[in-house]
Amino acid sequence: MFIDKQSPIPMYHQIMENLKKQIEDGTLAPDTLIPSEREYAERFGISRMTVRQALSNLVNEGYLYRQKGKGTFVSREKFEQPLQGLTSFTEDMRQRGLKASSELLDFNKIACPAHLFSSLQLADSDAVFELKRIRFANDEPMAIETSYIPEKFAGTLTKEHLTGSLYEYIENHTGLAIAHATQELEANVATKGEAHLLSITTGAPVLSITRTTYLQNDLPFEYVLSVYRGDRYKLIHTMER
Ligand code: 16G
Repeated sequence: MFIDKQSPIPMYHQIMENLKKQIEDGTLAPDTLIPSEREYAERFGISRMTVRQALSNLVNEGYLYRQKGKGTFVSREKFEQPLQGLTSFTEDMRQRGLKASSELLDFNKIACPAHLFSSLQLADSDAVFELKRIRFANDEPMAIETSYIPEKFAGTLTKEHLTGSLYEYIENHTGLAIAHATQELEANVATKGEAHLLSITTGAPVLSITRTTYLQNDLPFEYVLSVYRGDRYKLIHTMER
């Protein structure tokens, strides 16, 4: 890396461009630990502040990520998640040749919460399963999902089924046909609790996705709140005119 101190281009910008190039051409491979602020500052005879600005910008742009007490590393490419096609987490991972797994944090049968009456077309006399799972790709946490499923559709659901795919269980063991869904996507930042579960820092960007899934007979089958890691996911869809 070469820094030209006489150049009108600010030094932090030169560092950024240099590092970006090395990341893009593969000189710096994913998960490589990059030199510390101090090492860069000494190497180029510039202030740590300048190096810090360059590295912070690259963290914000997703090129680098920080791990507390360990240093700054090169990010991996984000997963491209198509928005067409109603797929399950397990199917998505399988398609990428990755192992999907889950950690079940909560599994409760509760009275349907009032704010879900209209989405799930239920009343307070109806029970729902509330399941909260961390979803992993090759053992790396990707998302936290909190699902609400009417008891009438999943009365036989047990904790054991949820070590695998929920959709697979529903489709293979209940005879119900999952048919279509609507989703809302929002930008957000990770709360302290979410950050802990996803191994990211508090305030890191996340994608909040709310999905209502319907059966073939158009009855709502699940309402899911998902929090996906913003540093690992991008959503792709095509448009026609
Ligand atoms: C996806 C869905 C989620 C569904 C889950 C089932 C999004 C945003 N969410 O993660 O709604 O419950 O798949 O996955 O795509 P499973 O069959 O692997 O348990």
